[in-house]
Amino acid sequence: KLQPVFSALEIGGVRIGKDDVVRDDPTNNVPDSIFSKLGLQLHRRDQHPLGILKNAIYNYFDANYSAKFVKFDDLCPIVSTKANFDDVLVPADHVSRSYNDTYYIDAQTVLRCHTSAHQAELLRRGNTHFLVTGDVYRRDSIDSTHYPVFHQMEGVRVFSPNEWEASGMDATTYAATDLKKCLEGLARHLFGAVEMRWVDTYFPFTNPSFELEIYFQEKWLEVLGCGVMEQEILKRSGNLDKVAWAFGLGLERLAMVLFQIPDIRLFWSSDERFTSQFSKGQLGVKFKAFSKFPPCYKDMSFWISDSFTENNLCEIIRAVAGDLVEEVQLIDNFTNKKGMTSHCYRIAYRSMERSLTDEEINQLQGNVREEVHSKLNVVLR
Ligand code: FA5
Ligand code: MG
Repeated sequence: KLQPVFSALEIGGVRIGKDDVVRDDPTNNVPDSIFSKLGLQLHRRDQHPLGILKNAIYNYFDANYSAKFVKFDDLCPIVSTKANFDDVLVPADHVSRSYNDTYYIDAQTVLRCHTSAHQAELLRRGNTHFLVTGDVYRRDSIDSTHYPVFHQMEGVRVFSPNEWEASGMDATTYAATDLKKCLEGLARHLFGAVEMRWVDTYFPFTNPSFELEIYFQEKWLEVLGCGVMEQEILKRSGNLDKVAWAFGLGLERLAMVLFQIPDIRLFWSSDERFTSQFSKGQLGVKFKAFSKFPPCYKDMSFWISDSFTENNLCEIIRAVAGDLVEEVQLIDNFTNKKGMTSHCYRIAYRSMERSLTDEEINQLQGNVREEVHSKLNVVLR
């Protein structure tokens, strides 16, 4: 079993150790399965693919920039809603603030849903070049590239007027050009030749905003979001005449491409057949699957109510099946003449480590049905 690296949970006077937490707050929606991941800090283990990747990215920045990027990798994942949302201009009614998307400790405190939660504070403290790596938490769907706890690396670079003035470009174009050059260079440093593309997108904290996608397992995989920082964030942090870029990398996604790791659950495995394949500083390793056990599919149909959400369903399934659930997919959706809506979900069960028995899967599926029935206010069909 993975043991915590150290207790990140006492930083900043926040104590939420197993025994002294305020977890009975009615607004707390953090289940035990998530709570038990706090403090594990996979990104701080030099032998773990995420630690190896973090160090390789550090090397890229050290080698390519004369201005030193200051590195943070143990900032506390428990942050205020102000830091996580307000400080990066997330509107009051944005979906990401909902209890459906974010884990709340109490009404003012969340498990950070992105490393952008630290941007404003670090800018206020006068940092102009920095990288922040950490575990982040989200209620989300279930498949091979989504997990409710994952890791991000934030990068921020602030420019002064003399830097863009000499270029003949306007400040925004200058920053956007430098940003793309930096991230394309990073991709080459990590992968050599790889098929990738830029996609325009929206974030409340950057404009313009982009995502980078890499072709992996026959699909385009989103590996990062980035953009030119909103002027308001710079202004509030005392950087009046500056311009900046920022990015947020999904470390699991990059590591999946880099090491050819087929499923995101593997990062949490303590099976030696996984862990022994990686060692400090070794970037060129391709993961060899030690098993290809067949998945087992179970379908479940029910009439939904207005309060039904897929994230709630996924969390219940994770709570019952843990890492034995590989994917939850909506395969049928219809509304009858009475206006009742039915959903059918296909659940794929598969262990990364061993064969599952029929009994075991039937038991799991039975428990899932029971929990869904009692917790979700739906009518099983
Ligand atoms: C963000 O979190 C922004 N804060 C990124 C950013 C930073 C944009 C700074 C601009 C400036 P997004 O929600 O797209 O963006 O997540 C960033 C990356 O995290 C994704 O591209 C993906 O690689 C990864 N990611 C998101 N959700 C999951 C998940 N459930 N499991 C694993 N990786 C995920
Ligand atoms: Mg995204």
